[in-house]
Amino acid sequence: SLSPSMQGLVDTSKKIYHDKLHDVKSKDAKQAWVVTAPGRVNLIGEHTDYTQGFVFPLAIEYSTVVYGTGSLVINKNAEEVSKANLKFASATNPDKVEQVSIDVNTQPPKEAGSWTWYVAGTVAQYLMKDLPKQGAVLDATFAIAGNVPLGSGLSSSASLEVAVAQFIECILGPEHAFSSEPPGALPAKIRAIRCQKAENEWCQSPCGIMDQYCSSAASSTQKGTLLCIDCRTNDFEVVQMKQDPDNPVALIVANSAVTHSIGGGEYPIRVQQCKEATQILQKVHGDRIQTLRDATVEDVLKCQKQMDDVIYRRARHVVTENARVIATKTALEEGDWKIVGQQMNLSHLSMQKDYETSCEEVDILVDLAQKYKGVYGSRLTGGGFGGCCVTLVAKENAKGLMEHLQKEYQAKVGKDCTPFETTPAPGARVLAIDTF
Ligand code: GAF
Repeated sequence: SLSPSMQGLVDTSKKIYHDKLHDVKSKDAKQAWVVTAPGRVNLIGEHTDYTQGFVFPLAIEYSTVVYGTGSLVINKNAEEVSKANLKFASATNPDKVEQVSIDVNTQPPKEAGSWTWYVAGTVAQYLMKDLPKQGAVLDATFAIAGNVPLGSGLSSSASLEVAVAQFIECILGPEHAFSSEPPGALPAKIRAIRCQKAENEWCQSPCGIMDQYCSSAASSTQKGTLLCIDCRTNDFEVVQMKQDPDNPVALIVANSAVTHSIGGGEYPIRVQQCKEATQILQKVHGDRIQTLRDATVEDVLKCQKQMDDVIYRRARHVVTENARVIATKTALEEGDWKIVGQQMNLSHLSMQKDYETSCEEVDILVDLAQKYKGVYGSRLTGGGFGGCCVTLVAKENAKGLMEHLQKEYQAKVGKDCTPFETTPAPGARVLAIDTF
């Protein structure tokens, strides 16, 4: 059985599909797929993924649902290039039916465009990789409904991409989906890589793989788990958040209500600064440094004179943050909340001072949380420059903390921070198949 909020998304997308999209063409369809993919909160490991480091996120209940029908026809003798015809609408603007056609030669847009590129870019990965170059026609008609707050650092775009990917896999079926991949390739991992590529190439966003990976691969069977992802090998470990019945904890997310976009502005600058830092480290330490993942704090310290202050601090954040992820993972497995909290606080400080991805409003929120009774640690989560903070607090103080944040943030910033408690949620999955 679905949670009321998930059921709400399913009902909304189903209604949009039947009211706006179920036209003459799709009436031939015998069944509709209902799929979902979640947003995420990152417990720790920020801005480490695009330098092949470690991240430690959990999926959250806020998700995107796709409800739709589709077909794949392959005519081996046809000379026409393979294409995908997409017709879709979103709950944000259900009256606007989008129609996008792409073929295997369609190039990604050169400039940031509409949200529909997240969808088209994702479908393109399957079209280009799993289908023959000629003769395939993929038709898909679908409605999208989501409740991941947009631009809040909780991965609304990754949950959209991963839900669309999951839906396209349903249409392709096991015969075609991932047919270009080596035998034994993990669908959740390949899906994440494809969705990241869609975002990098079709949406002008140089993001790492964390968000798509968590949305795609968070465990649907092992309750209460996080993913510790090695962004070099793209392998992951499912880590249990060990609750002590005598001393339970809660994770609280609060939103600064300052929205951000990772496509524009500061995020790409950080990516570039990491590359600069790596080049300097390579000059001094040689080829053993392929990315910042390979450097220790001592390595960075030794290069301080060769780096300007900004580059030095960027590198210091990344290498210390990787170490904090490893320390947090061990502490979390042992239920050592004090250590987890300390690492979270240090991570925030590092983002504030070294990586400069926080902002005044987020700092206010984190400060309010860190000083509240029963709180082990609090930090900015996600890309930054706004967005949410995540706080680890003794369960008995969770309700009080949420009320405190709500009241004090409103008083200090004049905005609603809509705090909520989150527990690790499952990753992308097929919820149902509706037959007509
Ligand atoms: C954003 C990006 F999409 C992720 O890949 C990651 O870099 C994160 O910012 C920062 O840790 O969510």
